[in-house]
Amino acid sequence: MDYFVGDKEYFKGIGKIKFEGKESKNPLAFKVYDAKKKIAGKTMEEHLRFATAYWHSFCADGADPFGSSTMVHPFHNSDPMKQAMAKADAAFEFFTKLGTPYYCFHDIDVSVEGKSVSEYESNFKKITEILLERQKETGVKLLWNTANVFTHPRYMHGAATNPDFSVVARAAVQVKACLDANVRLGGENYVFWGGREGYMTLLNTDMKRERENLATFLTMARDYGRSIGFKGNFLIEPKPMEPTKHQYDYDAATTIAFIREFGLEDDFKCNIEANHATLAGHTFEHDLQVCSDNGMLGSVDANQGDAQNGWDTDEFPTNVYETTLAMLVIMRAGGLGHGGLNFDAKRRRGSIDNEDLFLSHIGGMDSFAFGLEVASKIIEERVLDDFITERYASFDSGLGKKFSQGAMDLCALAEHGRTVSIIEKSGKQEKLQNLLNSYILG
Ligand code: XUL
Ligand code: CO
Repeated sequence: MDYFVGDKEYFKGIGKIKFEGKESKNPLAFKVYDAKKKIAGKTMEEHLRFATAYWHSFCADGADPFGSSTMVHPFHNSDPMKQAMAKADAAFEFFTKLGTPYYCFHDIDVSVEGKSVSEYESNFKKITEILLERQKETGVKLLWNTANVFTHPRYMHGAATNPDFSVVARAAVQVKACLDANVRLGGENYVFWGGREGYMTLLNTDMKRERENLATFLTMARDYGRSIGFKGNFLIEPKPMEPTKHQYDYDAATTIAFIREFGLEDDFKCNIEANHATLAGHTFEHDLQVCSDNGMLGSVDANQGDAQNGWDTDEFPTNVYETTLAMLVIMRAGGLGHGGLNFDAKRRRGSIDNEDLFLSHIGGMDSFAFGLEVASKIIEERVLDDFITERYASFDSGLGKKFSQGAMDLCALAEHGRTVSIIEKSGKQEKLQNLLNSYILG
């Protein structure tokens, strides 16, 4: 009774998910994630700031390009608005039972697009009030929301980068409505993922103009958001391709350069998704590190890809090696700040039981909790940091320090180079990998 909202329980037979520890054989219990356990001065819950993604958990139904849906959601209703309301109740029941303190959504995940702009706006407003009510009842908060300006056919050639100004303006309807909803719901961040902000072929594309239009659009959104009291970060979520052949926000480095090129660096950061980083030919931790080094780490879409087929499979994160490396970067960066770990991940097409929705999230939460524990131990014991400090020590004194401070010229550097005696040193990669494994193995 305690763990559902509204007048109906949707996930019957599943109660509050509890921490039971590594010895537990109960599949519906956490083995590592112990929300209130303190690590490095903060609870696991405060460090990890988990969020459930509305679209994968309550909208996706197992359909893929080769087959129709395989899942029937427990809130299914033939009346779309009634279904949206029931979906909200089911979603908040799920967040509460699972214990994810945040959630994320696209406008059309939570609402009904309708047949006209005004229907879209009034449906969305109505649902926003229901979400607000449910937030107040449960204490669950909005990590971020975003506008889905990529599914509808009108966005086939892009939203803010569409060659037709009418489509750009139509996208503004949704982004404006989403910013209004965000402020009403006290959202902590606002996300832009440019699914169709890219091109299929340069033969029909003015790339310069499209990138400039994107920047103009984002600037307007920033100005509007600030004018209505949005105080959080605007986040751009990089992805190199899919659905477009080439997406403008290719990876963290490209996105940060774009943000700076157009003077948006005071308001915008990145939302890094693991499977997008790997799609761009990087590791997850690489793109996190690029953001950290540039003060641009906003939030994280926590998932994993498949090494064999490479595309955006959006799997739940189970690879504890990857979560450890990711948490190492995040913890060294000082944590997630107002960001979080949002499970932009979906259970597989064949995982059709309601229980599977819980099991997939439990695995993801345990994997990141594990990464957090190992990473903080590695940081606390300075096992990697001392090695790295020592590796670069020649820049900390004498001429090396002068070089680092930009106080030498090339002639002086070359003059020094004529006199140096170089002692070759091992990078000790295997030693460090073995050390990392010893921490993972415990
Ligand atoms: C798509 C993707 C999106 C964004 C939000 O690959 O990651 O779901 O996270 O639009
Ligand atoms: Co994402």
